Amino acid sequence: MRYFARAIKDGQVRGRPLLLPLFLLLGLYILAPLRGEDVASHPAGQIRAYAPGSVRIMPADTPAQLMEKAVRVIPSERQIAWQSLEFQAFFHFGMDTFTDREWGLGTEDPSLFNPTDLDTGQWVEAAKAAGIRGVIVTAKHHDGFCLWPSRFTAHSVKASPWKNGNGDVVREVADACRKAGLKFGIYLSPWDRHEPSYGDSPRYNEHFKNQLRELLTGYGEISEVWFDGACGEGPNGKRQVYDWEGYWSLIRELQPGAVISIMGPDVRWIGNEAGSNRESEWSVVPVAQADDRPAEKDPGGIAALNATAPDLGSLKVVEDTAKKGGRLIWYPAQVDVSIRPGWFYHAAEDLKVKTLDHLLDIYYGAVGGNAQLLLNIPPDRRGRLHENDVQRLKELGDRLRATFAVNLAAGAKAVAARVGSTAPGPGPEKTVGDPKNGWMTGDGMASTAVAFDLGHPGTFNVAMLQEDIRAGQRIESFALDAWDGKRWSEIARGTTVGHKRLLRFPAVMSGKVRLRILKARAPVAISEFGLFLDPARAETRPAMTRVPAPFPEFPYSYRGRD
Ligand code: FUL
Repeated sequence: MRYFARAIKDGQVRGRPLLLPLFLLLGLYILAPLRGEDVASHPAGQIRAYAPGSVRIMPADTPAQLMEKAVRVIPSERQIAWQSLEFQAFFHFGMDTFTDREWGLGTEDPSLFNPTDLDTGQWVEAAKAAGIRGVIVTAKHHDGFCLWPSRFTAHSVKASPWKNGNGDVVREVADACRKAGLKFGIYLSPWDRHEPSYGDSPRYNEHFKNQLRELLTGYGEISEVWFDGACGEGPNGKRQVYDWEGYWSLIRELQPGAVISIMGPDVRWIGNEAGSNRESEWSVVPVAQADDRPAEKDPGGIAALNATAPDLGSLKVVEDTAKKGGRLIWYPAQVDVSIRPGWFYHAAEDLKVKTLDHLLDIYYGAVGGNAQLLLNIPPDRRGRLHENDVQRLKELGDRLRATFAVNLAAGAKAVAARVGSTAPGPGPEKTVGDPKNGWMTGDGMASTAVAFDLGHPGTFNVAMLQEDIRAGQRIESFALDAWDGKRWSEIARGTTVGHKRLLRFPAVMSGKVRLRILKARAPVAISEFGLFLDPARAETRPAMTRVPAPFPEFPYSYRGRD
């Protein structure tokens, strides 16, 4: 709504100011029952599409039509809420912690699980110190050992000596999150090496749903359910046919606000476990498969998406997929990476905690590259995060807080530097830093740049740009210029933006900054712009050491191509 209100204000619908919003409201009302379901039909018995607003693409679609369709794909409310978390903690804790393994066998004796000093408050506080806003705990990993006293298996904390079998790690993590104001999510491994019914598909599916129901109903609000695609059974191993639709339905029914990640329709795996992401990360991706069924042979997503492909969302990929016939879905990325080499705690890795610089690179790449960062910090055998990890988390949080404490662009006057021929006035003026108001460049049709007058010169080396993703993802590339009193010079450039783009560059001192949208799929809807100083890289240089940046002379239209 905010976007439409703004679009109207900016003249995009000039000439019919009242009728269009009314039609939009009426349209939304009529379509409301369909939201959350793909309106396309699916062969009977197949999984339904749960991603809202998936849009069909066809061989006959022209590039302009495909671009217009890509812009129509928008996130669900739960995806928007998830995206705004930006940075979450993964806690891999369980039997492997006590056996020094990464993948347990499923035959471990529950008596091995015995943390001496479990303190989930310490986990959560350490995570919070890094700026983390949500948590996901491995309620059950591949070895099948449950961190909660499940009624459906004996292989759980109940059979361990810890708290004489009366403990519940999941509850302690959930409670600590509530207390600290963090979101709480669960990882539940579909692959189970202990459970005897695994491989007897209907029986195991029932068992899995029983366990899922316990977790979804007994621990308050769950913000994310993380289904791992890993399975190491091999060609002669057990073959389980998962009831994905049943699992997802249960989650939608019992925790409608929870996103379902990886082997789920809401959040996709970034495609590696090293913490890197693509230079251009699109949340709108084309898929060839007609339904959302997960790709079990190539785990890491739904609808036969190859989550590891280097390019998932460019127009070339959209066009290639359209040739076969397919859909565009909103499927944002999550970067899962461990602070140590392993996912579980190993004393031998105490000195292998990632450096601050490495973590900053991961943070800027992921959070600043339209992905969410899910950083794993494995608790040790005491049931505490190791001092080295806690220290590193604090360093990370301190550095991020010092950097993002002051937005030099807050209060800046933003003026469209050039507006398209359809705009009668000088373009939008807006005070930056008001999160309630998104804004669009120019008249929403053909503007190419916005200049920010900071009011006084400031020194900055980080820029932040956010699209209002309620209006989809539109920017393909942009550049930033600084003014030295005589001319503009380019200081940084980036490709996609989406929820957030962070750019780091050598410190610049200037009082005026210009944002040039170089290529976009439609008029862009920017929700936030920021300029910051990372004090650890504060040495300045004049704004004019780079190539002088001319004002964009190339023709530009909202179709983005001509
Ligand atoms: C993988 C698992 O096999 C690892 O053990 C870990 O849980 C990681 C997050 O996902 O697929």
